[in-house]
Amino acid sequence: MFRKIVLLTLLTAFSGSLFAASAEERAQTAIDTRQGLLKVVASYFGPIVGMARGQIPFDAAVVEKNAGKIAQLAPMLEDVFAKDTRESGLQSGAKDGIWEDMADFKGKAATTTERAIALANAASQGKGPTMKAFGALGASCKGCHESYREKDEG
Ligand code: ASC
Repeated sequence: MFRKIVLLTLLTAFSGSLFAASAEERAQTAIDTRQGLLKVVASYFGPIVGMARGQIPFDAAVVEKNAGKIAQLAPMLEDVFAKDTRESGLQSGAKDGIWEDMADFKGKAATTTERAIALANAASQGKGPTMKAFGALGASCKGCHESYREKDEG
């Protein structure tokens, strides 16, 4: 009897946490999740920026690995941006245009994936070709930010 009550209490609490999140909580979670994904992307991008600037030595293995990780992460962008948070009233840098033209957003993310794959493949060809491919990847990141990120408004 007592064990049943304990179990029921636990189940109620658990399902509460799963299903009873408010609309605002769900929107905030979506915002945190997509910002988190972009932070992970940036964590793989950063070391290659350092190499491009000559701040750290060129390392083809790191470029290949990090570009490969970005190629795995970029297809997740359309998933983590699937939830439309326009009506949530919560602050984020995401512009409404993302959900006004999701096909374009997905296309830009797909270009980023392709260019990350190209960068991973270029890494073994030396610093010159690698940095050219890296420039193309950076341009696709920047292009999407200019269209869809508030602080890149132009
Ligand atoms: C990053 C980051 C960006 C892009 C951009 C590429 O790591 O935070 O906004 O790369 O600099 O051009």
